[in-house]
Amino acid sequence: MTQVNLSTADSAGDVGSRDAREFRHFINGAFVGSASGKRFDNRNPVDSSLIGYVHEGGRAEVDAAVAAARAALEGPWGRMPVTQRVELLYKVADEINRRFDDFLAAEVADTGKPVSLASHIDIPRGAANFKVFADIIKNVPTETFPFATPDGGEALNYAVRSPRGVIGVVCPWNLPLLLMTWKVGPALACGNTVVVKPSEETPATATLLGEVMNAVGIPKGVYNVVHGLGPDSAGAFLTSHRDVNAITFTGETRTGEAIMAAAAKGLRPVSFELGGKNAGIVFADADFDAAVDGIARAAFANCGQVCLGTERVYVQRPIFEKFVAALKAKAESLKPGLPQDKDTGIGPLISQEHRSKVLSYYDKARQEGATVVTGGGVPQMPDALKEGSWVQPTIWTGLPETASVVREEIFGPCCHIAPFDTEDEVIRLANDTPYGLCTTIWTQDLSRAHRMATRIEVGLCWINSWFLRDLRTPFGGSKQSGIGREGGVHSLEFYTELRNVCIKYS
Ligand code: NAD
Ligand code: 6OD
Repeated sequence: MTQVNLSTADSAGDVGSRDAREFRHFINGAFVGSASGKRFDNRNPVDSSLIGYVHEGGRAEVDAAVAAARAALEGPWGRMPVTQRVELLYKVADEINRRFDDFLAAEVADTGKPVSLASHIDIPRGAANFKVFADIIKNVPTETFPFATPDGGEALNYAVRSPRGVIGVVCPWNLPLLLMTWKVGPALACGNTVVVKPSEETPATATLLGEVMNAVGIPKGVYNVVHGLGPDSAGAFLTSHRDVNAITFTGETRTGEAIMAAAAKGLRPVSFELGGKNAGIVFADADFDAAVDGIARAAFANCGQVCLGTERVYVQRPIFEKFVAALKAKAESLKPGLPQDKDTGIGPLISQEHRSKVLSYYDKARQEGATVVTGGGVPQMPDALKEGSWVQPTIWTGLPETASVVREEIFGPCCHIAPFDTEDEVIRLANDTPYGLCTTIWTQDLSRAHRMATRIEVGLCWINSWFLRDLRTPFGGSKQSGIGREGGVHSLEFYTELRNVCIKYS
């Protein structure tokens, strides 16, 4: 950790020391440094080169951001008619699209993910998350009940949705802009104000969004960003702040437990999207090539760093050997390389620290007796990329269901494949986990698909598809994969307080 003195700046990423950028907090419409002067390095996972310095927020920055968010609620934002709010959110979406290349470059530098992926998923969804929730808030009705009163009069009950207030938004690093705006879009659409704590690994796009907010005229204090770490830093200070009315969090289940304990003080509601150990299930009657493509994406896309990813694959016995061979060929076709290269099929992991974790599971799999079908280590990279966080896409077979890599979330480009015989057996295997985020099932038998969908204990069940998103639908996990649902009108349940008004008249 380097200690420096810092000042305020007009833009998110002005030049600090020659080439390195400064990632400052965005509080009350201005980019500000930390009062403590503390900052930490932001490194590019492709080669570990220094991108810049991130200011570490402490209590002072969190207090200032929460106060700005509270004042904005009481100011023009709180009084703004929904039609005007919606127009501003459309402008946010348009401005993200106008600055598409800036967002893309920022996201790619922070994560190392291929440009082909970020330009199709991360950045377009960043814009769509504002547009879709602006449309939803504009169109959603509330309920009305007229009734006759005992004294012969009449009364009318109707519900109104009010913002919850200041929302704390704590985000992970795997899809930084997508997952942050997935929370900020509906929160603002509903009239709340936000204080965002981006992941320490990926500060750039949340910071850049501050410039967008100013450019389109979102009032000061509506969108705030405080950078920092989790425990004993900005994350913990934000989630324990008594003037934060609700907390929405995406990240590890263990972190969710810590945040829930913090939120218990003051009984603040939480919305949690947490870890998973998702099963992919392939029946012998599946469209074979489509299933191989789908499972390959679920296991290896974003270098396996997708909460919806599949690290446990179950394949019906008649096609088991053929499927393992086909998935091996897919894994081996994924060329690691620079994000900008057209033939790059897989990027690095987010950091050296995460790489050590993933490689420790590669070792454990071997120690526990796995057959390593492919991968299991670090790919050969050219000298310029040798310091990057690269790992090989990896497939194992032959492990019992009790093995660590079958039970624990790894969050890397790897999966274990096991054979199964019957529907009942595979349902039992798939459900034998404390998690319950999603599943992807491949079969051409529609009746079976419906039967399976109701029996797998998950929040999201994809049939003959994976990560196919319609933002109007409920999204979230069962068991230890989450609390609550967001998406479409379900987001309104969390981001608004539903109030009943009862008017008696004669
Ligand atoms: P993480 O839990 O380590 O960190 C997430 C965020 O929480 C970071 O901003 C971090 O600084 C902050 N944080 C950490 N400790 C904190 C504390 N005590 N108090 C407040 N904030 C704290 O997760 P990660 O490593 O960034 O992301 C990977 C994890 O996220 C995986 O487990 C993955 O499954 C999960 N994830 C889930 C979903 C979903 O939709 N269910 C989506 C993406 C990622
Ligand atoms: O698509 C989404 O809205 C969403 N929340 C995706 C989560 C991906 C997890 O890594």
